[in-house]
Amino acid sequence: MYFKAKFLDLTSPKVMGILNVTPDSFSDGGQFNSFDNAMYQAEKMIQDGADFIDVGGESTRPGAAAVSLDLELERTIPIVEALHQRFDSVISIDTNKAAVMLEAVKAGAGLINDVCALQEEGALHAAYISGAAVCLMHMQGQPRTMQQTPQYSDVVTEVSSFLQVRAKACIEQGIDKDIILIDPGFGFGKTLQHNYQLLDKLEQLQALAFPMLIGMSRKSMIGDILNKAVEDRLSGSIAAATIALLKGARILRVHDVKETVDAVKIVSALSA
Ligand code: 9MG
Repeated sequence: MYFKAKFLDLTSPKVMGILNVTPDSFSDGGQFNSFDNAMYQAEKMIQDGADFIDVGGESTRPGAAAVSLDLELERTIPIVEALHQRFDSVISIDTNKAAVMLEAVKAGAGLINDVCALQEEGALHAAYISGAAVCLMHMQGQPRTMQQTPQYSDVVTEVSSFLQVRAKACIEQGIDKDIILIDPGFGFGKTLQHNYQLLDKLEQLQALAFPMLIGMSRKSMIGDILNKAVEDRLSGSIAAATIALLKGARILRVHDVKETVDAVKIVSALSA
């Protein structure tokens, strides 16, 4: 075991800053793909109050092309290593590849954020032997095609059952129940209506008793309602994040850390 996950104190909600080290990410346009830029952006998010930094080397935006293992390792591992040396925040690795999971945890990552919920070859075992916490996300289809024809008879029940099955698989593999997070995967093989049905019924996922990680920041479910471009979705993202917090979200995965930390403080004041 490379890591003993111990950090999941989610008694108060936490904020995860997104650090895409890809040239084609949907929201920041891949502007943080050089090492110095990535460090600068991470430091800013940490100063703004991010508890987690999620490092991703393969874009998961709709239509994105897959990247090779070598390229993903080359993009992410030096960044994870440097962040681990410089900062105390928990580093999360956004990957579905077993080898990237293992190398990232060796380099200091404490959380594996897998949009494929550890279904790729070797991923479940890699996550187990790494000792890191895991986030299991729901996605219908694959990033390249997932938005073509998403279909559910009952999106909330189907997402909930999937997450339950994947969490059970983790526990059977030996992963400690206390280090499993679940995520409905907003925008991943879902229409606008599916996304808002899920947001409306988030309590149903909370009933599964695993902490919920939620990512809606700047996504089209915000832009399509407001008819606004990616760079103009801050207030919509904060409104959606606030709803998620009120419905039990424990980690918010966002681009705009400072503003989201403020929203967390306001919602937390209700229960203080
Ligand atoms: C990598 N990534 C992009 N969107 C995401 C979301 O909503 N949740 C998680 N866990 N990861 C995401």
